[in-house]
Amino acid sequence: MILQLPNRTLDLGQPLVMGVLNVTPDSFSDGGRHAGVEAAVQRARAMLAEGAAIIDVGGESTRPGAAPVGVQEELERVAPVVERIRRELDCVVSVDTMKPPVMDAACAAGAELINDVYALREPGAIEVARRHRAAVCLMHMLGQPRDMQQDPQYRDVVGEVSGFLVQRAQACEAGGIAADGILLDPGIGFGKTDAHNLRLLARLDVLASLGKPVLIGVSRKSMFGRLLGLPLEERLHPGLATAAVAVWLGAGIVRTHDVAATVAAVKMTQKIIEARQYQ
Ligand code: YH5
Repeated sequence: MILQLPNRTLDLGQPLVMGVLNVTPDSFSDGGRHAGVEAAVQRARAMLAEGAAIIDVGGESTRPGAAPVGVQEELERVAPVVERIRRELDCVVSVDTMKPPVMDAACAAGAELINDVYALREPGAIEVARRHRAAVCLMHMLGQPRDMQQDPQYRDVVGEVSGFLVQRAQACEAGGIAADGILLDPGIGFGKTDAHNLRLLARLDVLASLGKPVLIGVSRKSMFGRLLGLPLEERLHPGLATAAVAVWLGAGIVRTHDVAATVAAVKMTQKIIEARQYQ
């Protein structure tokens, strides 16, 4: 499978790793904005050296209870980092945002993929993606970041999440986004109990059979804390096991904070997948 970007295609014949680059003030702003950009570019360079193919630049936290960020503030954090990475490094840059003006500024600065946990439901979002011919990652979220973990319920989580993503993909295609420029993501942890997350992971093959590449993000998520009793600093190992299973079931891109380890896990899984074809 491939992913159509504005002026090239991304080959998903091997699973790829997307490295998370947070450009929130708590992560990179010690010493002012310029130093913040410099540190963010250094971090991107390190993740690429570890084997990431995509750098996901985000300026707003979607964690439950996180303070909302103004549009102008988010845009001024994200766009300069996107521009510097695209000028200095050889990689695909995605922008992790729900806000059309941030998508617009990031794409103008060189982002080729819009990673939207709100699946382009915000008015104007599809039009921005179409205008830039950007690829899009459509993620499922039940509710809004602030209330999504308050008693989420499904009758059939796999069917409902798949149905939502198919609908959003149709809306994007009707709005002029290329059918082969769309990624689907079940949104692990976004309006789901641990049972829902486990079920979505166990049946990721259902999502992968919809004809579009699948992106999965599990890195360091609180599901591991609850299921295994592990603090943030000890969630690497379950994240790797889960990434391997996701790739086995058809995920084409794994989003992670821990690039080197995830690249090894994903490459090993791919070797096992390839060995299935011969006696
Ligand atoms: C995702 O799955 N996730 S931001 C809480 C954590 C650790 C990590 C408390 N953006 C996804 O990474 N985009 C985020 O521990 C995403 N898919 C896509 N496409 C949440 C996150 C995190 C939250």
